[in-house]
Amino acid sequence: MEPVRRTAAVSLGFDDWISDTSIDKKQFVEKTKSALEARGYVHLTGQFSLSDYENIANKLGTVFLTTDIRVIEGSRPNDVASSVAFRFHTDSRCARFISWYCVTPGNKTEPTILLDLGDLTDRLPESVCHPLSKIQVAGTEPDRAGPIMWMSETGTRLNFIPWRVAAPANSNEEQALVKLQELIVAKATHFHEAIAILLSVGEILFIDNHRVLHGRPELDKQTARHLKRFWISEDPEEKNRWSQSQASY
Ligand SMILES: O=C(O)CCC(=O)C(=O)O
Ligand SMILES: [Fe+2]
Repeated sequence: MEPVRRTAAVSLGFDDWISDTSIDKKQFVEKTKSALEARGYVHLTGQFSLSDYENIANKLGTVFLTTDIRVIEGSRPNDVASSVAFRFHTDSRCARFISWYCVTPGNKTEPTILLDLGDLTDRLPESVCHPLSKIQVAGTEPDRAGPIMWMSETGTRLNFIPWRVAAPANSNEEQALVKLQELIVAKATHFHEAIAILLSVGEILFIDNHRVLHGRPELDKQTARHLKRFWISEDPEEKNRWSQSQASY
């Protein structure tokens, strides 16, 4: 596999957006895409409007699901609208990219936390990666079930939703899951690779959901924190599949 490139900026500013005077903001979108490709995430700083956000997101693919991420009293435990913490995970494998737009910032203790697993196949031997490509992660329509990892033309892709992982079918799979968990802990603690992003009003965060895990600490039950999350697919058909469903994610 090609080594992970670490050149593109991880943050782009509103000034870059304004100074791109072309109608389709091609240059800005290209910079966003290349940061996502090189680093797995990009933080857009400065005050973007909601329509700027929609505009940029729609250039990365098809936005097929919009979700308000804010604490709503009485929501189901473990729902994204509750105040619970989320350990590192990916969202639906249908979402190639996830983005969050900050409507109202949260407290300083309430960032979104990222962990880049783009180097997974360099860090884990084939004897671990192979079983990981067999272990299934459940998903009910319109969501899709699939393995924890698979290969695409652009490299390894991840689908790791710990609370939906099927029971390992044998000891190889069991060991592989342990190794993956150990790697996540080592990267986040020992190697200090976790990145906490605290969005200010009008800021945007894009991540490659097939590469970068995300999580969050427990939120204050009274927090004003309000993010607008988009799930973005490279497949234009995804929107039709999801619009026919009433499921909430
Ligand atoms: O609240 C957050 O920062 C992220 C929560 C989450 O897992 C999500 O929006 O998919
Ligand atoms: Fe999530």
